[in-house]
Amino acid sequence: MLPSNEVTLGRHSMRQYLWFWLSSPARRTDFIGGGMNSMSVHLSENRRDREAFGSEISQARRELVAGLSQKAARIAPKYFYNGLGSRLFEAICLTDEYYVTRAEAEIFATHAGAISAAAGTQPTLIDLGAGNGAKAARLFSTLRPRQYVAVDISVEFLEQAVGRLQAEYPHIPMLTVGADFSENFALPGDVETSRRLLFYPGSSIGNFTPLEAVQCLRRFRAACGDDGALLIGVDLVKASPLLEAAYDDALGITAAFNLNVLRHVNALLHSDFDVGHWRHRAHFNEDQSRIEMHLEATKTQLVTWPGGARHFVRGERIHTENSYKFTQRGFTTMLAQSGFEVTHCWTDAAQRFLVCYARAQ
Ligand code: AVI
Repeated sequence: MLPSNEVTLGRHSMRQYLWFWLSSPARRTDFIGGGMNSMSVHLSENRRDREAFGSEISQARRELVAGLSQKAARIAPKYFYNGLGSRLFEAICLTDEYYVTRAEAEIFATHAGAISAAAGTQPTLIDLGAGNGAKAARLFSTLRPRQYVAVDISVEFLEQAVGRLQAEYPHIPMLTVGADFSENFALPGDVETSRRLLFYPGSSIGNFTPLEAVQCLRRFRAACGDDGALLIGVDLVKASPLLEAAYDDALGITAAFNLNVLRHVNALLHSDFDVGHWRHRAHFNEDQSRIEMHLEATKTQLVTWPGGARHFVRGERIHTENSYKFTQRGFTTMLAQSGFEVTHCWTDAAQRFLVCYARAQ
């Protein structure tokens, strides 16, 4: 039985899997014009989708229970991104304190010419963690991609966004792919194989541990092929007050984003977290060079789910996110260790953020 609340997981949600299936132009043509044959393909694919969805739910439950059962409880940051979480993240990007988005946009605006000179025009643009696709769309006029492939874990949100982009740029062939980069992912066969430019902006790589980040970059290296490249943005180390304000804005949007993960966990796990009994915490861990986000229990409580429970004492925390901050040297070394050759780097005027262009070695 599926929970009645919204559940977003990797490739599928029960409300969207058919949309997902129809979203591929080839499949859409089959469905509309193909008679019995394509209908049976449709039915068997739906069954496979349903089974895959069911196993992803079970996998998520196992992962969540394992994290909540650890002495220092944790919830992986990918669970932030249900429909509301994705929208709250968009709102974070508009806050005065979260300089990340503006600093990166400044780099793309100031160095658009140099970026397209480095990358060349008409690449296959693969937008990893595309969100609303707005960052990639700003590159369309200079890069003129031959194909735009938007990849994200929050598929429903992605498909709405790409639907809007496709209407605005009807001449660019577009595809959506639901995938989770924290694991191995495969691009479908209809993604062009030549001159792939993987685009991973926003310092999302900083949400992995350094070891996971290198593993992830190696997967990107494998996905881009020998004639491909990576255009990636990362946040630079800076004074803690600036960093801590960016992750604890005065309007409380980051707090809502952090707390919303408990609602998503309730929907997935059928647990009974009461959001009112938790508060948002963010601090810069200088030794690890990372912002840490936690949820702190404001009262002693028992949280239950089918087949399990966890007792939290007042003040106990659940670790929900790390956001690593890099030096230019540290990050380019990481790229080199992952099979890329860094040919260009750009920063904003205040040197808050770094964008690197690295080609496959
Ligand atoms: C998506 N990611 C790069 C953001 C970050 O800055 O680590 C997520 C975020 N968490 C709180 N604010 C923004």
